[in-house]
Amino acid sequence: MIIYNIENAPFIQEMCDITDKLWAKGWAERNGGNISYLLKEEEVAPYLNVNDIKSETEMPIPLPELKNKIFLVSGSGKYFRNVIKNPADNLVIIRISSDGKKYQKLWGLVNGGNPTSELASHLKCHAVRLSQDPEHRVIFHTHATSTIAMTFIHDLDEKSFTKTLWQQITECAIVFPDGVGIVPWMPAGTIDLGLESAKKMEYCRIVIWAHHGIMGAGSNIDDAFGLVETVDKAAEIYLKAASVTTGIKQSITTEELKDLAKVFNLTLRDGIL
Ligand code: 2HA
Ligand code: ZN
Repeated sequence: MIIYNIENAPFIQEMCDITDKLWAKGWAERNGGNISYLLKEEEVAPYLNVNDIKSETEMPIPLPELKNKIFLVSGSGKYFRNVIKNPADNLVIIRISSDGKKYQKLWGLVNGGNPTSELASHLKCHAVRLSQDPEHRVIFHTHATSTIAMTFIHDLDEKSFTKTLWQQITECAIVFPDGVGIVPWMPAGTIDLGLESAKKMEYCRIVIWAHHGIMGAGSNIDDAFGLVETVDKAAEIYLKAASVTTGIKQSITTEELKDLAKVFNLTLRDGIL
């Protein structure tokens, strides 16, 4: 069987592209942010012998739901800015063992290192999203500037936060009718943060980590990025409007959001309007 150069694989190219764009947006300072992308074995097979395991590591929480699944993941402490220059140094492909207790390194991190410090959050969120949506494939976390800023000046009740976001741009309720989840401030990289985020991912695809960043889920990179981009744009408009001294004179009303839901046949999350 022909083995092609993995650096030309569409999934590596997509990862280079998104990490570069996130850095260009100013959302990935230093080593900020992390991504994990569920790959199909048939996608990987032309580029990699998936039975050639380089190392095995015990996972902090066993996830039998993810057994044998393969993920392309950003490396811990690696800079998004550098992924495009050297994917093999900054990314890693792992497979979850058949008992769901370990991850096996198949490729990448050629100069050493580990998968993202937020691996527990990512994997737990993948498991939850897959149970909701068989098409689910991408989880990403980024330090989206306006979203973080909004967590300092808006109350952190996720229903009122969602309503405020929906009121900023007409498209918001169409793009994220499930609203957002909010996890109060917690130390980064902990299992608790992962478990709390995953609980929110049972009913929505966006989880905001107060004073830290955002996690988005999607069926592909465009889908997850589009979601996060829309939330952050709404947060940016909110901050701009809220900062002018004349005050906010009008916004999209509750009734107008209900009309929008009718026109677009949206099922908006209960309890928000
Ligand atoms: O990868 O963003 O949350 C660094 C982080 C941790
Ligand atoms: Zn972070």
